[in-house]
Amino acid sequence: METHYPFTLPPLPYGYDALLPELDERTLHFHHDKHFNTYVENLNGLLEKNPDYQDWTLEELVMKWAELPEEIRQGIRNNAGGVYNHDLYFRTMAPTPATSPSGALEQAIHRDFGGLSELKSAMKTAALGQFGSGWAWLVSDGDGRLSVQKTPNQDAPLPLIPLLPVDVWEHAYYLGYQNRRGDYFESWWRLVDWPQLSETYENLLKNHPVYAK
Ligand code: MN3
Repeated sequence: METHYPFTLPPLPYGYDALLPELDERTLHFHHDKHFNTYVENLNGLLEKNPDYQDWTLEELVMKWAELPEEIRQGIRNNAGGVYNHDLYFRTMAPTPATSPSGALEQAIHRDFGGLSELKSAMKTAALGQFGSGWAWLVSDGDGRLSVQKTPNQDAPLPLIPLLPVDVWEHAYYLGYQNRRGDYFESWWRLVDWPQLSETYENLLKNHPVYAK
């Protein structure tokens, strides 16, 4: 994903049939090629007409939308969030059966939740408890302390550092699971790319992203 305008849709990081049976091809085509792409196009459209903000990073747009002119504020909030959240969502799933976290991340999950099953339970409660459209998240603060958050619509939990999002908009699961958000959550959990997240977390502990408070 680019740092600044113009943003482009990153390709799906695996084949459209790679996440079967958990997520089907039609769901991935609609979710990635249509929904995600629409956020990219809408965000670019808003910035094209407002060149003052073209050098803002995606993270700045997500965090500082409230400082923008009223006529683009809500549009930037929704669409920058949509781009940021979907980029991370597709990048944190993997087609190979998930193993489990390792190293510092495994230790931090034990320290902050009690274990992986307790983390899963907290994520599931957040995902099922998000009324209407939104997201549940595993996040870290700048010191590596983990927590679970939920956000409505396309809001992101920045400046906390998002590690792992689960999209609970109906468009993420309705074709395969209809109203069964809990079944979708269980399938999504099997796709989590723990080796990659463990590496991301190690880097976070070394580099402390500047937007973390
Ligand atoms: Mn979505």
